[in-house]
Formats: sequence, structure tokens, C-alpha cells
Amino acid sequence: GFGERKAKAERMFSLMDGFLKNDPFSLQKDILHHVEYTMARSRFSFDDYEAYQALAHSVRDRLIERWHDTHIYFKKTKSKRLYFLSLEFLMGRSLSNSVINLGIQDQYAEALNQLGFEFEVLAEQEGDASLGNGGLARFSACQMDSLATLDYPAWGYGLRYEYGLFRQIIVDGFQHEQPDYWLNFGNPWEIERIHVTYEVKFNGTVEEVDMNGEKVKVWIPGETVEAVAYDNPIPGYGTKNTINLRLWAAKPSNQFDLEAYNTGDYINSIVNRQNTEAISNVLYPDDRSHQGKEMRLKQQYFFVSASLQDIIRRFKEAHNNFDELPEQVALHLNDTHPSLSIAEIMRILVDEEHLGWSKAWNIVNKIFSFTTHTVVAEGLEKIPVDLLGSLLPRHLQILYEINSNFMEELKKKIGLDYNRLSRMSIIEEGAVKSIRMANLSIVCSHTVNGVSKVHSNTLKTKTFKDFYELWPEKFQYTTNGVTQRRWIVVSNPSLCALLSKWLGTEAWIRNADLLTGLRDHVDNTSFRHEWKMVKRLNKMRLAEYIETMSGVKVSLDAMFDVQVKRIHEYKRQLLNIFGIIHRYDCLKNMDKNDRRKVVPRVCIIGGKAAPGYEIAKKIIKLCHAVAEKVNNDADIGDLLKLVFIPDYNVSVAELVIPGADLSQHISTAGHEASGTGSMKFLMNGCLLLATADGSTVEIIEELGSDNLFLFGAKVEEVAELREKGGALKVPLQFARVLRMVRDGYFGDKDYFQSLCDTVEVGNDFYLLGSDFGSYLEAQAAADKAFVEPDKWIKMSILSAAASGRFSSDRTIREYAERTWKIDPCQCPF
Ligand code: GL4
Repeated sequence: GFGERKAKAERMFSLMDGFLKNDPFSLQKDILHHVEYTMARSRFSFDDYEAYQALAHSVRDRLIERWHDTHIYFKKTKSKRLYFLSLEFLMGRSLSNSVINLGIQDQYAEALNQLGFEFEVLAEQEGDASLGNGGLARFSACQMDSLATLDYPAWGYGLRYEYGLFRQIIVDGFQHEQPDYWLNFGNPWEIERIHVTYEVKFNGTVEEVDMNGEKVKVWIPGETVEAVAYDNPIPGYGTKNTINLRLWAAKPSNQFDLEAYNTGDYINSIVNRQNTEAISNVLYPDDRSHQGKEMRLKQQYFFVSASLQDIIRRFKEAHNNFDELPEQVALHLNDTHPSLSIAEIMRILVDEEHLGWSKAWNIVNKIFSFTTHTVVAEGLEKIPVDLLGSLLPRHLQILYEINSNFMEELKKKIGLDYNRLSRMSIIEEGAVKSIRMANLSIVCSHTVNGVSKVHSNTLKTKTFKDFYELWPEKFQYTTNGVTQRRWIVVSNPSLCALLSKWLGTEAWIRNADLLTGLRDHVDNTSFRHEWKMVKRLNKMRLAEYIETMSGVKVSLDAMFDVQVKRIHEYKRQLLNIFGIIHRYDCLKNMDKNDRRKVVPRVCIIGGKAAPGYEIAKKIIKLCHAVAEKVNNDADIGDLLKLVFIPDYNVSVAELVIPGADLSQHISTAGHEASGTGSMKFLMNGCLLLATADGSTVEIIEELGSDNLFLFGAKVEEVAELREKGGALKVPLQFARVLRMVRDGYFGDKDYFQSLCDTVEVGNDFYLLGSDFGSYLEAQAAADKAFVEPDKWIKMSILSAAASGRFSSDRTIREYAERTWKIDPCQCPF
């Protein structure tokens, strides 16, 4: 009985000596225990890496304790769960973040000191978990941190890629990609659940069979792969709650062996095993086009099927009626990548649970919400019908049925407007008949979220206009955010201390709105002085990194001007580089006296180009070519430096962002759905030079347009400018810079011609030419502000003070209350 079980559990708990203790002495004991028994190294001889591993394992133990209690509590309270489905999570490193969120940072620092190690040094041993491409994936990671911190009963689901995003190395100015085999040395942050496995099936045929007089469809699959769970505990800050990010890895199923045994083809069966394992092998490195790749589709279904089996199993453990599903389960589609979930859950409810179509449909359309991270229709995901039909024949039938029901309903509402019907159809007719994953997600979700106000307007008036007119109430927006735990507390400890000192509390770490309190101190000279010192310290850290990475020595008095993000034409790194060339050209043409009045700059650019994206790769090369010339010009000296930071990732960002004076977010208006980098810079008191695009528009609302450097065409002006084509006005300076590149002033003349073509008048889709004049003005305004340090520091403080609204805590709370309808559920200590 219950009493007996309880007594047994209590005895075991006392054998364990209760919970792990967090005083420095106990921590030392635990670390050494892991050196000896986990790493199997002698306590007399272990290096930094082994010390890091032992340290990480001791943290992991503490995470596991909380993880257990949290999940037992969730189960006990039967609270509604959110399942956050995403194919990408850019977690970065875990050590510092975990220790901080557990609230035992100081104890660990002391423990390590007594053992003769330094926490920061060991933390550097950790590699990044780069299971994602860019903003979308880092945003998922920030959301997980906020879900845990705000005590929401949530699970994340994703794929455990063996190769994360490629490592970027630069040879001779060219990007090369190297595999990121990140699990090589083991991963202390995951818990392998060898017993949590599900079979995922592919291919085969669908047959109709008679079941109690009723005809039902049965999928007879051809291939089976096993999904194994790997759990990654995500600790909240200032709470015991530790939620789970469950990532799936593919393992060959045992069914294979049986078949091979029967046919006697042993060797081939081993080869096949390796093919199936390939499903979770590698992250696709293109951050926006996944068109028509079979392996990518397999990944999507593999992930969806395993996750839903897990979710349904958990639901059935506690409930026996599927009518309760919408009150118990919220499924969130992070972009269209997991949207096969819709067909899969219909298949489970109809084919396996025999609920009947209409009952199943009534349940399914109440549980999904969808966030789209894309702006332009061409960026939306499509899956060729043939591909889907051969890989998932039953799912294709289900998708057709969903669509035909939808089309019928639609005809009743809008009549026989065939153009509109065909635009809204889930199936796209044409040369390659395809499934439109966004249409599917919209039709089947109760809420469609944009990621910023501007983005949402674009969705309503352009991308999904037809759907908005049909279901205006479905369309919402929730502006993105970033977690201040990672982006201030972990990455900028000196600023963190300063904030707590002047705000008189650490409460801002859980409530970023309190940052507005900084406004009260902006006129205080000693506060401003301390603020300035913190920035200088972070610039020093960054300067050291730049010197080791590129050999370039930079002056701390210069303005550190940063643009770090994926390389894309729409993000306009080329505009930045052209601005730098222009600056260089001006400096060259000045006499010595005038040069002395120029504000020295260190221009820092970083980011990866998708391996197949030629133009983006040329932009990287041009950046290096310009850097080579400028940095070695004795006339210029410290007045202008250009450095490209290779292999930009989360941990590089943690170093670069706190050290920036100015950062650029200069996409052509209407192209950046939100942008989250800007929010991280803002929090770190970095001034923005930006276009009114994505969430910058909302940043302006909080900060006031006087406190940042705004330029460029507005969203509503872009279409008109484009129409002008060859008649568009472009400043002379732009033509001159373009000429310099074309003429081979920076070498590689032939190589750069096609890059220059993309911004030639008449062909300049992203409007670099027409925005160049106002870009230079904004840059001049930044220079002017920089020579008034008091003014600059004030703007810097006001930037951080305005950043509270851009905490992912606000984002998550909005989603929880409005979209997911879930309540916090805090596990008692
Ligand atoms: C992105 C958007 O491009 C970016 O603006 C946004 O901040 C991010 C998170 O919503 O999603 N969409 C894709 S695709 N990659 C992104 O980073």
C-alpha cells in the first residue's frame, strides 16, 4: 500500500544522506568523487578538462534532484502541460548558466579555489551545444530558460543532432565549413534514457480492412527506426523548478536484425543500420530553405512521431478520455518544421484510438498553436506530395482529407472564388505538387503568432492576408525576447553587479521591468563613472580576444562597432562594409589635421554563411579583403580597424555583446521578422544603429528615437522604392565605393563582380544604394555623440533601462496566458 511505499522511500532517502549539500566543502567532495569515479582519473593527476567534467557532473547531480522533484510535482498536480516542439535549440554552454540558476555560483567558486582551480578557466573548457542555426534557435533556448524560471509545466522536444551547426574557419578570407562533432568527449548535460524509446515507422502501404463491420485504414509500414530519449535538464532561476528538454536520437530497431537473419543478408543489414542512424546525424545548416530534401523530411517526422508517442503515453497515464486532451495539453509549433504533428496526431486518434474523424478533429484543432518566424511567402516550407506520399503514405491521405474538409467549409463562406481557394489550399498544384506547411499550420492551429508588431502586420496584410480575412481572431503577435539570465548575468558579471548595486536588489534577474529604475540614476556622476568602467572592462576582454583570434591590436578608446548575425543579403552586411570603405576613402583624402578630429573605430563583423549561399560567402571574403587593406595602412593606424570574428556562436556572442559600444541592425525594412540580437545589445548598454524593422520599431517605442541612430526607408516605403528600379536615386559616394570594389582596389577583382551586380542600380533589391545616404548620416550622428562621453553614457544607460520589455519572461508570460492557457506550477522546496 501507499504507507509501505512511503516508508521504503524514506529509508532510501536517508541512505542517500538526504539532498546533496551545497556548502563549499561538500562541493569539493563531490567534485573529487567525480574525478575519481566518473572520470576514473587519479585525484593526484587530472587536467583542466577532467576537472571541468567532474565539476559538470557534480552540477548535473544537483540538476537531476530538482528535475525529479519538479516532474513528480507536475504529475501530482495534473496541471496542463505545454509541449514546445522545435527542430532547433541553440543552447550554447551550460555550466555557468546552470550554476547561476541553481543559485550556488559563489559556493562553487570558493570550492574550486580551495582545490586550486578557477571557475572561469574551467568554464572555458566547455564546447557549445549548437543544435540550431541562428535567431530562431537561440530564441527557443531563451524561451526554455523563461519557461523554467516562471514555473510553467513545460517540456521542450527536439532532435539530438550528432553534428551541430558547422564550425566556420577562414582560410585566406574564404569561409570553410568543418563538422561540429560535439559529442566527441561526452556530454555531461544530458541523461541518456535507454529505456525511453519509441518505434518510428516509414514507407510502406495503406490498406483498408474490415473492423467490426466498419472499413478502416491501416498503415503497413516498411521501415522502422528507434528513437531514444536524451534529457537535458533546464533549471529555472530562483525556483526549484527544473524542466526538461527531451532530444531524440535515432537508433536502428531490432526488427532489422530479425529480417536480416531470415534472408541471410547479414552484412547488408549492418549497413542499413547505419543508414537509419543517419536520421539524427546532422543539422541542416541553411536557416531558411528546407525545400524538398528527403532526409530533412525524415528528420521532421522522426522527431514528431517520437515526441507525440511520448506525449500521448504521458496523457494516457493520467487520463482515460481524449476529450480532456485540450484541457491537459498545449502543443506549440515552433515554425512549420514540426507541423507534421497535425497529421500524426490525427492518425493516432483516428487509426489507433478509433475516435472517428470528426471527434478527433474537434480535439486536434483545439490543441495547436503556431508561431511563424518568416516574412516572405517564398521562405515558407513546402513538401513535394510525391516525397511525402512515399515516405508517409497514410499521412498524405490525412492531409488530403483535412484539406478537402477545409475547402468545403471555405466554399460555404467565400463562394466559388477559385483564385482565392487555390491560394488558401494546403495543396499547391503546379509543376511540383506540394504541401504548404504554413497553410496546414494555420488551418489546424487555434492561434497564429507573429514575432513582432511589424511582422504581424505583414502577415495580416500580405503573407497570410486570405487567412486573416477568414479568421481575424486567430492572428496574434507576441514580440520576441531574450533571457537576461544568459545575456546579462552569465555573460556580463560586472554589469550584473552594477545593476544590482544601483537598483538595490537582484530582483531584476526575475523581473526585468525593474531595469527602468536605472533611469532614476542617469544624472548621478558616480553611477555614470562606474557604468563607463564596466564597459571598458568588457572592451578589454573583447580586445584581448580579437588579438588572439586575428592578431589585430585595437585601441580601447575607439568606438567598438559590431554587427554579428547570420550573413544574409537582407541583413545587409554589405551596406556596413561599403560604409567602412567610404570611411576609409574619406580618411585617405583628409589632411593630417582633419584626421585628428575623426572618432577612431573598431568595426567588428561576425557570422556564418549557409554553405551553399554564394553571395553571402563573397560578402565574407570582401570583409577580409577590406580588412587586409585598411588594417595594414600606416596612414590610418588606430583610426579605423576592421576585424572579422570567425565562428560566431553563442559563447562568442557572450563575449562580444558586452564589449560593444554600437551595434548594427540594418536589414531592409520589412525583412527581419523580429531580430533578437538587438535586444541583447540593448540590455548590455550598447547603442543601436538601426532601421525601423522587426522589433526595433518596438524598441523605439520604449527608448525614444533620440536614444538610438535610426535611418533608412520605412516598411511602407520599400515597395514604392523598388518600383522605381533604374530611376532610383543613389548617392555619388555609393557609386564610388562600388567602383572601387569593381576596379579591384581590394584585390580579387573578378571574384567580386557578381557581388557588385547585386547592388547595381536597377538590380538593388535590398536598397543598399537608396539607403546609403541616410546610413552615412546615422553613422555621423553616432560619431558626434561618441565625442560627448557624458551624453553617450546616458544613452547607454537608457538603452539598458529600456530593455526590460524585451525579456523572454515577458514573451513567455504572454504566450502562457493568451495562447497556451497554462498556469505556473511551482515545486515546493
Ligand atoms: C528568424 C527571423 O529571421 C528573426 O528575425 C527572428 O528574430 C527569429 C526568431 O523569431 O526567427 N526566422 C528564421 S527562419 N530565422 C530567424 O532567426
